Amino acid sequence: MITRIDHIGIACRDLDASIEFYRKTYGFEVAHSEVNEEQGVREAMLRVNGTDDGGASYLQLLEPVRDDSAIAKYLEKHGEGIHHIAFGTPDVVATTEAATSTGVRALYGTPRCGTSNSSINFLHPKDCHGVLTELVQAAAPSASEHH
Ligand code: MC0
Repeated sequence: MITRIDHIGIACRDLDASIEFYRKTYGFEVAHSEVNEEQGVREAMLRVNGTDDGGASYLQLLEPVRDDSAIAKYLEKHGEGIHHIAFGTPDVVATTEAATSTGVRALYGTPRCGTSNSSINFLHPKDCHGVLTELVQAAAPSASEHH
C-alpha cells in the first residue's frame, strides 16, 4: 500500500549550489543531510510539507561521491534533473512484492538503508514507463531519533 509521495530525487552536480537555489527561490531549508556510502551519494532533504513524524514530503538533492555511483552515471548520461520518485509505504516488503507480482523488477532482493535509516527498494525504470521508482518505509521514530 502506497500512502504518500515521500520524496522526489534530483541529481545535482554541486549539492551546495542546488541547496542555495532552492533556498533563495522557494525558501526551502535543509531538514536533514547525510552521506550514504552504499549508494555513493551526499544528499540533502528539503521538507516541502508535513512534520517529522515520517509522513512528510521532501525534495531529495543528490550529489555523487563516487564516479561509479548511480547518480554519477545518471549525470554523465542525462545531466542534472529529476532522477527518481519515491513513494512512501508502511510496509516496503509487501509493497515491493505487490509490484513484482505484476512483473515489475525490483532492484534489491531485500530492502536497503535509505535516508534517516529508512528501508528502501527500487523498481526498474524500464518496467515503470521510464520512471525510476523508489519505495520507502520510514524508520520507526525511536530509530530515527539517532539522526
Ligand atoms: C537509468 N535509466 C533511467 C534512470 N537511470 N531511466 C529513468 N530514470 C533513471 N534514474 C535508464 C537508462 O537511460 C538506460 O536506458 C537504462 O535505464 C539502463 O541505464 P544505465 O545507465 O545503463 O544504468 P544501469 O543499468 O547501470 O543502472 C540503472 C539503475 C541504477 C536504475 C539500475 O541507477 C540503480 O541501481 N539505481 C538504484 C539506486 C540509485 O539510483 N541510487 C541513487 C539514489 P537506455 O534506454 O539508454 O538503455 S540513492 C537514494 O535515493 C537513497 C539514498 C534514498 O532515497 O534514501
